[in-house]
Amino acid sequence: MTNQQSHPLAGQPLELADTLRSGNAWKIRLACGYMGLPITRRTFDIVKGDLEADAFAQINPWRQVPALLTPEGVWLAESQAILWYLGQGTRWLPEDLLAQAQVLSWLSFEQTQHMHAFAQPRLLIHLRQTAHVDAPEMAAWRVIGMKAAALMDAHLAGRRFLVGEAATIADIALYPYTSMAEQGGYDLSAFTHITAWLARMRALPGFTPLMETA
Ligand SMILES: N[C@@H](CCC(=O)N[C@@H](CS)C(=O)NCC(=O)O)C(=O)O
Repeated sequence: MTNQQSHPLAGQPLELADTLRSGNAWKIRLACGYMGLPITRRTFDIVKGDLEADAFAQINPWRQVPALLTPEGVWLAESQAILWYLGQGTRWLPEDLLAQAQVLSWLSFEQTQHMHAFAQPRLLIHLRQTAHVDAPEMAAWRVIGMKAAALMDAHLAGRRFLVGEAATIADIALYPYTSMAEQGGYDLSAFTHITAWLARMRALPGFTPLMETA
């Protein structure tokens, strides 16, 4: 198990292309905070069209944040790939191959069953304020998200973290949008195991809030 001092990337430059309130980019800032890695932010504005600019295609031709500029000088896209890159050689990505595969299961779960159902209502209700919390489309997202939350809650019963005894990049991946669910009109208070897990994540050394002033 590698501690913060001996992270394989310690002392090397890392730059993150993000937006101010991106939950996907927050995953990377959380990871760097937990792992003791300083990171420089290059913050873009989606509303101003920054991601559509020609220059941004050099960072990520898929025109999304986050992207990480690695010490090799490569822009790496997709939050889960970046978490995997940062986690390698540390206790945040277990060496055991089955545990690694279980981490990957949760990374896939987040992208296919969880993230959009939480991110979309948050974006439209809270950030852009173009949808009402009770709009049928928002309620439809919440039906999907509540199913994902129920699955997480059942899994977390009797467990401290999603895989194994210690937090992994799987927990980091699921934290941002679960923790901001209320901004999309969700009430997750009945999911007591999720509530306790969120508190455990916040209590870990190096926790980084979404906004520095929060
Ligand atoms: N699968 C991607 C999703 C990234 C994503 O949806 N990023 C949002 C910000 S949170 C974005 O860049 N949206 C701009 C757009 O899609 O036009 C990941 O996990 O990194």
